[in-house]
Amino acid sequence: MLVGGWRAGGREEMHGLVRAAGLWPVAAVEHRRRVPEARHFVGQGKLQEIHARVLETGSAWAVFDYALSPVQERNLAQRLRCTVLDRTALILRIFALRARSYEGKLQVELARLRYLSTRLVRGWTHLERQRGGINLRGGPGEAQLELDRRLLNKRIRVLQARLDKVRVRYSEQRRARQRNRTPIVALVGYTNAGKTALFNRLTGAAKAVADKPFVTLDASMRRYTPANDDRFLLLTDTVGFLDRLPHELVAAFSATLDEARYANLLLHVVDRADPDYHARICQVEQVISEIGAGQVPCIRVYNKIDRVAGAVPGGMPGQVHISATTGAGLPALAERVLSQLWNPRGDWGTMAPRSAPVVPAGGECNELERNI
Ligand SMILES: Nc1nc2c(ncn2[C@@H]2O[C@H](COP(=O)(O)OP(=O)(O)OP(=O)(O)O)[C@@H](O)[C@H]2O)c(=O)[nH]1
Ligand SMILES: [Mg+2]
Repeated sequence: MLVGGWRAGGREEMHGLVRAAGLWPVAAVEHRRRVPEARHFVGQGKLQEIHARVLETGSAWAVFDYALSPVQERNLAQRLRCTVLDRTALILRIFALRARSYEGKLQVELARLRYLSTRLVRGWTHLERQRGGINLRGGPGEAQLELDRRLLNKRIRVLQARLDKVRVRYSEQRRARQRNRTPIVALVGYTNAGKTALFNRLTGAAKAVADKPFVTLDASMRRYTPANDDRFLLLTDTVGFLDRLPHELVAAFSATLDEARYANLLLHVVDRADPDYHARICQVEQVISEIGAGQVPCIRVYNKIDRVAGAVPGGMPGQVHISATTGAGLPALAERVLSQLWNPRGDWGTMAPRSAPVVPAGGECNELERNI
């Protein structure tokens, strides 16, 4: 059972997310209220409608396409007598199913615990009223709550420390690459835009590509030689973005997203066949600036033009139309990338890396084909 106030394409996207979380959508209820109601998020009339649909369809889950407060989530679960997920919990569920690498799992676990810690603090405040006897500050409820909170915070600190180590390792590797003067180009974009399809096409990799959200969680890097000469760069495939991406996730994935922040060039891959692609571009650009990559030069790559009638490969400066599936427009893309990264003299320097390389150009990069 889905509940949301969807604009164009939003409902289909929600269906995709729910399926990716291992659930099957059986019914949807539209909700258009502007100001949420404090106790149940939805008004009483709408709540009855949702309850009736839950009973009618026998749904075991109710997924709300909103951020619910812990109290609202608990009240809804009690009233609807089913498991209630909000948008953040749904995305966390997908990420937990998809994470494969060590740091991917760390990041997802950290995001989940951060989400849980807000639930614990505010969602369980009813227990704090269970005070003990004379002059006792807390009863059993409070003691348990404190204990849970402390355990949770301890675990969060442990995970954060492990991730900090991963981050240090990444930044050392980044410095080594800068010394080798190897340009880094990061593929960023909305989930399902075709980043991995393009990555595979350009580098000959065989990473999983599928018509589902968040197929890629673990960033990876490979060598890409755009022209038939000795110039090459390192291409990074990254986790996709989503409209209203929960902040817990953006924060937890900062080690992975650093790769975009420190890249010399971003290729913003857009699904041109998506009717909502204009809105998607804005949403992605917002996340790009939120993660501190707003200053990195960017080429907009309109992908999937084989599915758009009348679209032609190539395009104006700063953008290029391609199809990762058919290969149309890829020579134009290569040419744009090269002219952005290398100046006419042949040394790349028109777009100097943000911390200038110390050692002159030369030297091979030996970190190819590894997960970052
Ligand atoms: N028709 C067509 N389909 C494409 C093209 N590029 C990618 N696709 C399809 O789009 C879907 C998503 O592609 P991915 O490469 O997995 O997308 P992504 O951006 O990596 O997505 P996430 O990793 O999930 O964020 C797949 O079903 C691809 O086959 C294209 O140029 N044309
Ligand atoms: Mg991908």
